[in-house]
Amino acid sequence: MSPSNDMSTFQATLASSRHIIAIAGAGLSAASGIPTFRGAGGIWRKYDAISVASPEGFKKDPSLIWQFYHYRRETALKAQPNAAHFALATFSLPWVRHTIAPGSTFTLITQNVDGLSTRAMEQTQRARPAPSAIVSQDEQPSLLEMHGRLFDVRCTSNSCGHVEFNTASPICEALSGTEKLIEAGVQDPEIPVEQLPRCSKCNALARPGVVWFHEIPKHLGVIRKLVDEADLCIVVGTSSTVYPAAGYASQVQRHGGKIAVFNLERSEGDEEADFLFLGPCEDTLPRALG
Ligand code: BJW
Ligand code: ZN
Repeated sequence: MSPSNDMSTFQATLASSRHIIAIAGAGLSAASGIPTFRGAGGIWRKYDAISVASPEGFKKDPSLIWQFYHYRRETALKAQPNAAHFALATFSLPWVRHTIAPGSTFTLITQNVDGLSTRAMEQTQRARPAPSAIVSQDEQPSLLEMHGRLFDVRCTSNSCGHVEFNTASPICEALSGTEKLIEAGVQDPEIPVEQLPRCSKCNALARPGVVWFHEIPKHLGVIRKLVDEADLCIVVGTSSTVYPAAGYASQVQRHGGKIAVFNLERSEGDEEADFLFLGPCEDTLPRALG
Protein backbone atom coordinates (compact mmCIF):
# COMPACT_ATOMS: atom_id res chain seq x y z
CA MET A 1 0.00 0.00 0.00
CA SER A 2 1.36 3.44 -0.82
CA PRO A 3 1.99 5.86 2.06
CA SER A 4 -0.80 8.17 3.21
CA ASN A 5 -0.45 11.95 2.98
CA ASP A 6 -3.46 12.59 5.18
CA MET A 7 -2.48 15.02 7.92
CA SER A 8 -5.42 14.27 10.24
CA THR A 9 -4.73 10.53 10.14
CA PHE A 10 -1.08 11.26 10.95
CA GLN A 11 -2.14 13.48 13.86
CA ALA A 12 -4.40 10.71 15.22
CA THR A 13 -1.43 8.30 15.07
CA LEU A 14 0.77 10.90 16.76
CA ALA A 15 -1.81 11.40 19.52
CA SER A 16 -1.89 7.68 20.36
CA SER A 17 1.90 7.10 20.17
CA ARG A 18 3.85 6.54 23.38
CA HIS A 19 7.47 6.41 22.28
CA ILE A 20 8.21 8.81 19.46
CA ILE A 21 11.57 9.37 17.78
CA ALA A 22 12.58 11.66 14.94
CA ILE A 23 15.58 10.98 12.69
CA ALA A 24 16.78 14.18 11.06
CA GLY A 25 19.19 14.97 8.23
CA ALA A 26 20.55 17.92 6.29
CA GLY A 27 17.14 18.86 4.80
CA LEU A 28 16.09 20.02 8.28
CA SER A 29 18.66 22.83 8.08
CA ALA A 30 18.32 23.60 4.36
CA ALA A 31 15.96 26.53 4.95
CA SER A 32 18.55 27.97 7.34
CA GLY A 33 21.01 28.21 4.44
CA ILE A 34 23.11 25.15 5.33
CA PRO A 35 23.86 23.19 2.16
CA THR A 36 22.81 19.51 2.05
CA PHE A 37 25.29 16.78 1.06
CA ARG A 38 23.66 15.02 -1.88
CA GLY A 39 21.49 16.19 -4.75
CA ALA A 40 21.45 19.59 -6.47
CA GLY A 41 23.63 22.09 -4.58
CA GLY A 42 24.87 19.35 -2.25
CA ILE A 43 28.39 19.58 -0.77
CA TRP A 44 29.38 16.17 -2.20
CA ARG A 45 28.91 17.62 -5.73
CA LYS A 46 31.96 19.85 -5.08
CA TYR A 47 33.95 17.62 -2.71
CA ASP A 48 34.62 13.92 -2.73
CA ALA A 49 32.94 12.64 0.47
CA ILE A 50 35.67 10.18 1.44
CA SER A 51 38.46 12.72 0.78
CA VAL A 52 37.05 15.35 3.14
CA ALA A 53 35.00 13.29 5.62
CA SER A 54 37.20 10.35 6.61
CA PRO A 55 40.13 9.88 9.01
CA GLU A 56 42.25 8.88 5.99
CA GLY A 57 41.43 12.17 4.21
CA PHE A 58 42.41 14.17 7.31
CA LYS A 59 45.69 12.30 7.65
CA LYS A 60 46.50 12.98 4.00
CA ASP A 61 45.62 16.68 3.88
CA PRO A 62 44.75 18.29 7.26
CA SER A 63 45.12 21.77 5.71
CA LEU A 64 42.35 21.16 3.13
CA ILE A 65 40.10 19.41 5.66
CA TRP A 66 40.42 22.25 8.17
CA GLN A 67 39.60 24.79 5.43
CA PHE A 68 36.51 22.74 4.55
CA TYR A 69 35.36 22.59 8.19
CA HIS A 70 36.24 26.24 8.84
CA TYR A 71 33.91 27.13 5.94
CA ARG A 72 31.20 24.88 7.42
CA ARG A 73 31.66 26.42 10.91
CA GLU A 74 31.43 29.98 9.55
CA THR A 75 28.25 29.09 7.59
CA ALA A 76 26.64 27.50 10.67
CA LEU A 77 27.59 30.45 12.91
CA LYS A 78 25.73 32.84 10.60
CA ALA A 79 22.66 30.59 10.28
CA GLN A 80 19.49 30.69 12.40
CA PRO A 81 17.18 27.78 13.25
CA ASN A 82 14.12 27.62 10.96
CA ALA A 83 10.45 26.76 11.53
CA ALA A 84 11.13 23.00 11.32
CA HIS A 85 13.79 23.17 14.08
CA PHE A 86 11.33 25.15 16.21
CA ALA A 87 8.46 22.70 15.55
CA LEU A 88 10.62 19.81 16.81
CA ALA A 89 11.94 21.89 19.70
CA THR A 90 8.42 22.83 20.80
CA PHE A 91 7.27 19.21 20.51
CA SER A 92 10.22 18.16 22.69
CA LEU A 93 8.81 20.17 25.62
CA PRO A 94 6.84 17.60 27.68
CA TRP A 95 4.29 20.21 28.82
CA VAL A 96 3.48 21.01 25.18
CA ARG A 97 3.78 17.48 23.77
CA HIS A 98 1.53 15.94 26.41
CA THR A 99 -1.35 18.09 25.16
CA ILE A 100 -0.84 16.51 21.70
CA ALA A 101 0.38 12.99 22.54
CA PRO A 102 -0.47 12.38 26.21
CA GLY A 103 2.13 10.48 28.23
CA SER A 104 4.54 10.18 25.30
CA THR A 105 8.33 10.34 25.22
CA PHE A 106 10.23 12.04 22.39
CA THR A 107 13.84 12.09 21.26
CA LEU A 108 15.29 13.85 18.24
CA ILE A 109 18.18 11.87 16.78
CA THR A 110 19.97 14.18 14.37
CA GLN A 111 22.72 13.44 11.88
CA ASN A 112 23.34 17.19 11.60
CA VAL A 113 26.43 18.73 13.13
CA ASP A 114 25.42 22.40 12.80
CA GLY A 115 24.05 22.89 16.35
CA LEU A 116 20.80 24.48 15.09
CA SER A 117 18.52 22.00 16.90
CA THR A 118 20.29 22.75 20.20
CA ARG A 119 19.89 26.47 19.62
CA ALA A 120 16.18 26.04 18.75
CA MET A 121 15.64 23.97 21.91
CA GLU A 122 17.39 26.52 24.13
CA GLN A 123 15.40 29.40 22.63
CA THR A 124 12.12 27.48 22.84
CA GLN A 125 12.69 26.51 26.47
CA ARG A 126 13.29 30.16 27.33
CA ALA A 127 10.19 31.28 25.42
CA ARG A 128 7.92 28.55 26.81
CA PRO A 129 9.17 27.66 30.30
CA ALA A 130 7.56 24.78 32.21
CA PRO A 131 4.37 25.72 34.05
CA SER A 132 5.36 25.97 37.72
CA ALA A 133 3.30 22.89 38.70
CA ILE A 134 5.32 20.70 36.32
CA VAL A 135 8.67 19.29 37.31
CA SER A 136 10.31 17.74 34.26
CA GLN A 137 10.02 13.95 34.38
CA ASP A 138 12.06 13.39 31.22
CA GLU A 139 15.45 12.12 32.27
CA GLN A 140 16.40 11.12 28.75
CA PRO A 141 18.12 13.93 26.80
CA SER A 142 15.71 14.94 24.06
CA LEU A 143 18.43 15.53 21.44
CA LEU A 144 21.17 13.14 20.29
CA GLU A 145 23.72 14.48 17.78
CA MET A 146 24.89 11.14 16.43
CA HIS A 147 27.44 12.53 13.92
CA GLY A 148 29.04 14.83 16.49
CA ARG A 149 29.25 18.61 16.45
CA LEU A 150 31.00 21.10 14.16
CA PHE A 151 32.03 23.18 17.17
CA ASP A 152 33.64 20.34 19.10
CA VAL A 153 37.40 20.37 18.59
CA ARG A 154 39.16 17.13 19.43
CA CYS A 155 42.84 16.37 20.09
CA THR A 156 44.32 13.80 17.68
CA SER A 157 46.74 12.45 20.29
CA ASN A 158 45.39 9.15 21.67
CA SER A 159 47.08 9.76 25.01
CA CYS A 160 45.25 13.12 25.38
CA GLY A 161 41.95 13.02 23.47
CA HIS A 162 40.84 16.36 24.94
CA VAL A 163 37.58 17.69 23.43
CA GLU A 164 36.37 21.24 23.80
CA PHE A 165 33.39 23.22 22.54
CA ASN A 166 34.80 26.15 20.59
CA THR A 167 32.77 28.63 18.56
CA ALA A 168 35.65 31.05 17.87
CA SER A 169 35.47 32.78 14.49
CA PRO A 170 37.92 32.18 12.96
CA ILE A 171 39.05 29.16 14.93
CA CYS A 172 42.67 30.16 14.17
CA GLU A 173 44.33 33.04 12.32
CA ALA A 174 45.70 30.95 9.43
CA LEU A 175 42.18 29.89 8.41
CA SER A 176 40.80 33.43 8.42
CA GLY A 177 39.30 34.30 5.01
CA THR A 178 39.83 30.81 3.52
CA GLU A 179 36.07 30.19 3.70
CA LYS A 180 35.67 32.60 0.77
CA LEU A 181 38.21 30.65 -1.31
CA ILE A 182 36.48 27.35 -0.51
CA GLU A 183 33.10 28.80 -1.48
CA ALA A 184 34.53 30.12 -4.76
CA GLY A 185 36.22 26.76 -5.47
CA VAL A 186 39.64 28.47 -5.70
CA GLN A 187 42.78 26.34 -5.16
CA ASP A 188 43.26 26.08 -1.39
CA PRO A 189 46.41 27.49 0.23
CA GLU A 190 48.75 24.95 1.87
CA ILE A 191 48.65 25.83 5.59
CA PRO A 192 51.49 24.31 7.67
CA VAL A 193 50.14 21.94 10.38
CA GLU A 194 51.71 24.07 13.13
CA GLN A 195 49.31 26.88 12.12
CA LEU A 196 46.18 24.69 12.11
CA PRO A 197 44.03 24.40 15.27
CA ARG A 198 46.00 22.79 18.13
CA CYS A 199 44.88 21.10 21.34
CA SER A 200 44.68 23.61 24.20
CA LYS A 201 45.98 20.95 26.63
CA CYS A 202 48.91 19.25 24.84
CA ASN A 203 49.40 21.32 21.64
CA ALA A 204 48.98 18.29 19.31
CA LEU A 205 47.07 18.81 16.05
CA ALA A 206 43.33 19.09 16.71
CA ARG A 207 40.52 17.84 14.44
CA PRO A 208 36.83 18.65 14.00
CA GLY A 209 34.67 16.71 16.50
CA VAL A 210 32.42 15.21 13.84
CA VAL A 211 31.88 11.56 12.90
CA TRP A 212 33.52 10.72 9.60
CA PHE A 213 32.96 7.71 7.36
CA HIS A 214 34.34 4.51 8.93
CA GLU A 215 34.07 6.02 12.42
CA ILE A 216 31.55 4.89 15.02
CA PRO A 217 28.61 7.28 15.45
CA LYS A 218 27.82 8.59 18.94
CA HIS A 219 25.14 7.51 21.45
CA LEU A 220 24.57 4.16 19.68
CA GLY A 221 23.61 2.33 22.91
CA VAL A 222 20.88 4.85 23.80
CA ILE A 223 19.72 5.02 20.18
CA ARG A 224 19.37 1.24 19.95
CA LYS A 225 17.04 1.25 23.00
CA LEU A 226 14.98 4.14 21.60
CA VAL A 227 14.63 2.46 18.21
CA ASP A 228 13.61 -0.82 19.88
CA GLU A 229 10.81 0.78 21.87
CA ALA A 230 9.62 3.42 19.35
CA ASP A 231 6.06 3.13 18.07
CA LEU A 232 6.43 6.16 15.77
CA CYS A 233 9.49 7.20 13.78
CA ILE A 234 9.41 10.63 12.12
CA VAL A 235 12.03 10.89 9.36
CA VAL A 236 12.92 14.47 8.39
CA GLY A 237 15.08 15.75 5.54
CA THR A 238 17.43 12.83 5.12
CA SER A 239 18.27 10.89 1.95
CA SER A 240 18.45 7.77 4.18
CA THR A 241 21.63 6.63 2.47
CA VAL A 242 24.09 6.72 5.37
CA TYR A 243 24.11 3.89 7.92
CA PRO A 244 23.37 3.21 10.69
CA ALA A 245 20.80 6.10 10.67
CA ALA A 246 19.35 4.92 7.35
CA GLY A 247 18.26 1.64 8.95
CA TYR A 248 16.38 2.99 11.99
CA ALA A 249 12.96 3.58 10.38
CA SER A 250 12.71 0.06 8.99
CA GLN A 251 13.79 -1.35 12.37
CA VAL A 252 10.91 0.54 14.01
CA GLN A 253 8.49 -0.75 11.38
CA ARG A 254 9.71 -4.34 11.78
CA HIS A 255 8.49 -4.40 15.37
CA GLY A 256 5.14 -2.84 14.51
CA GLY A 257 5.86 0.91 14.76
CA LYS A 258 4.82 3.48 12.17
CA ILE A 259 7.00 5.64 9.92
CA ALA A 260 6.22 9.20 8.79
CA VAL A 261 8.58 10.77 6.23
CA PHE A 262 8.90 14.53 5.72
CA ASN A 263 11.09 15.28 2.71
CA LEU A 264 11.26 17.77 -0.14
CA GLU A 265 11.23 14.92 -2.64
CA ARG A 266 11.11 11.12 -2.80
CA SER A 267 13.92 9.50 -0.81
CA GLU A 268 15.36 6.02 -0.24
CA GLY A 269 12.81 3.53 1.10
CA ASP A 270 9.98 6.05 1.53
CA GLU A 271 7.51 3.83 -0.38
CA GLU A 272 7.55 1.59 2.74
CA ALA A 273 6.51 4.48 5.00
CA ASP A 274 3.03 4.73 6.53
CA PHE A 275 2.93 8.48 5.93
CA LEU A 276 4.75 10.60 3.37
CA PHE A 277 4.60 14.39 3.37
CA LEU A 278 6.44 15.78 0.37
CA GLY A 279 7.47 19.43 0.49
CA PRO A 280 9.76 21.68 2.54
CA CYS A 281 9.79 20.38 6.13
CA GLU A 282 9.80 23.98 7.37
CA ASP A 283 6.19 24.08 6.03
CA THR A 284 4.98 20.52 6.66
CA LEU A 285 6.42 19.84 10.15
CA PRO A 286 4.93 22.87 11.94
CA ARG A 287 1.51 21.83 10.54
CA ALA A 288 1.98 18.18 11.53
CA LEU A 289 3.24 18.79 15.07
CA GLY A 290 1.20 21.91 15.78
C1 BJW B 1 14.57 18.57 2.43
C2 BJW B 1 14.70 19.90 2.27
C3 BJW B 1 13.67 20.63 2.93
C4 BJW B 1 16.37 19.11 1.18
N1 BJW B 1 12.72 19.94 3.60
N2 BJW B 1 13.71 17.85 3.04
C5 BJW B 1 25.75 -0.59 6.05
C6 BJW B 1 25.43 -0.64 4.73
C7 BJW B 1 26.12 0.14 3.82
C8 BJW B 1 27.16 0.97 4.22
C9 BJW B 1 27.49 1.01 5.54
C10 BJW B 1 26.77 0.25 6.43
N3 BJW B 1 27.28 0.50 7.67
C11 BJW B 1 28.28 1.40 7.58
C12 BJW B 1 28.44 1.73 6.29
C13 BJW B 1 29.46 2.69 5.82
C14 BJW B 1 29.04 4.13 5.96
C15 BJW B 1 27.82 4.34 5.05
O1 BJW B 1 26.68 4.36 5.45
N4 BJW B 1 28.08 4.56 3.77
C16 BJW B 1 26.99 4.81 2.82
C17 BJW B 1 27.30 6.08 2.04
C18 BJW B 1 26.78 3.60 1.98
N5 BJW B 1 28.72 4.52 7.32
C19 BJW B 1 29.67 4.88 8.18
O2 BJW B 1 30.85 4.85 7.89
C20 BJW B 1 29.23 5.30 9.57
N6 BJW B 1 29.91 4.55 10.54
C21 BJW B 1 29.61 3.28 10.77
O3 BJW B 1 28.70 2.72 10.21
O4 BJW B 1 30.40 2.71 11.73
C22 BJW B 1 30.32 1.29 11.89
C23 BJW B 1 29.37 0.89 12.96
C24 BJW B 1 28.09 1.38 13.05
C25 BJW B 1 27.23 0.93 14.02
C26 BJW B 1 27.66 0.00 14.91
C27 BJW B 1 28.96 -0.47 14.85
C28 BJW B 1 29.81 -0.04 13.86
C29 BJW B 1 29.58 6.77 9.84
C30 BJW B 1 28.84 7.71 8.97
C31 BJW B 1 29.31 9.14 9.19
C32 BJW B 1 28.68 10.08 8.18
N7 BJW B 1 29.34 11.33 8.24
C33 BJW B 1 28.79 12.45 7.49
C34 BJW B 1 29.75 13.65 7.64
C35 BJW B 1 29.62 14.22 9.06
C36 BJW B 1 30.49 15.40 9.26
C37 BJW B 1 30.13 16.55 8.36
O5 BJW B 1 29.01 17.08 8.40
O6 BJW B 1 31.00 16.94 7.59
O7 BJW B 1 27.48 12.77 7.94
S1 BJW B 1 28.52 12.08 5.75
C38 BJW B 1 27.04 13.05 5.61
O8 BJW B 1 25.92 12.18 5.27
C39 BJW B 1 26.77 13.61 7.00
C40 BJW B 1 25.29 13.41 7.12
O9 BJW B 1 24.92 13.41 8.49
C41 BJW B 1 25.05 12.11 6.41
C42 BJW B 1 23.65 11.88 5.97
O10 BJW B 1 23.24 12.82 5.01
P1 BJW B 1 21.77 13.44 5.03
O11 BJW B 1 21.58 14.19 6.28
O12 BJW B 1 20.80 12.38 4.74
O13 BJW B 1 21.87 14.52 3.88
P2 BJW B 1 21.61 14.36 2.29
O14 BJW B 1 22.19 15.54 1.63
O15 BJW B 1 22.04 13.03 1.81
O16 BJW B 1 20.02 14.39 2.14
C43 BJW B 1 19.30 15.57 2.38
C44 BJW B 1 17.83 15.27 2.20
O17 BJW B 1 17.09 16.41 2.57
C45 BJW B 1 17.43 14.92 0.75
O18 BJW B 1 16.64 13.74 0.77
C46 BJW B 1 16.58 16.12 0.31
O19 BJW B 1 15.50 15.76 -0.54
C47 BJW B 1 16.05 16.61 1.62
N8 BJW B 1 15.72 18.04 1.69
N9 BJW B 1 15.76 20.26 1.53
C48 BJW B 1 12.76 18.59 3.64
N10 BJW B 1 13.61 21.97 2.89
ZN1 ZN C 1 45.70 17.08 23.48
